[in-house]
Amino acid sequence: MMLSALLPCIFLLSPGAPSLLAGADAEIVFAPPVRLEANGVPIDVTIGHAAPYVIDFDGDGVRDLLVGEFGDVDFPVERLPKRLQEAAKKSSYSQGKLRIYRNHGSDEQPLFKDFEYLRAGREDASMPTT
Ligand SMILES: [Ca+2]
Repeated sequence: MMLSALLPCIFLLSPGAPSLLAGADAEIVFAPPVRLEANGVPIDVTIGHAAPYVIDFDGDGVRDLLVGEFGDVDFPVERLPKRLQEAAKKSSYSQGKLRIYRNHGSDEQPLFKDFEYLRAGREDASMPTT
């Protein structure tokens, strides 16, 4: 699935973009959509819906791109609390993960390269999704 869901993110990264905190009467105009790239190619995720979010994840003062995804891997049911495991076996959850694209550019001209998954200890953090 091409990450067309990320297109509205450019709105948040564009200089002079209207604030989301503007009053209810303010006219909000979105910038034209663009395809976000990492390493010079459009960002693509595994099967499923992408959930983009822009925030300064690493605290360096430049906003990064986070993308939640899920898809073709079943969630390991044994990770769930025991009281939820039986129900989870019947519904076959997919494994949801969070990609972190650190911004090597600026807020005005973001530059994304490789991504890393959010980690929990020695493994990728994940959660069950439907
Ligand atoms: Ca950052």
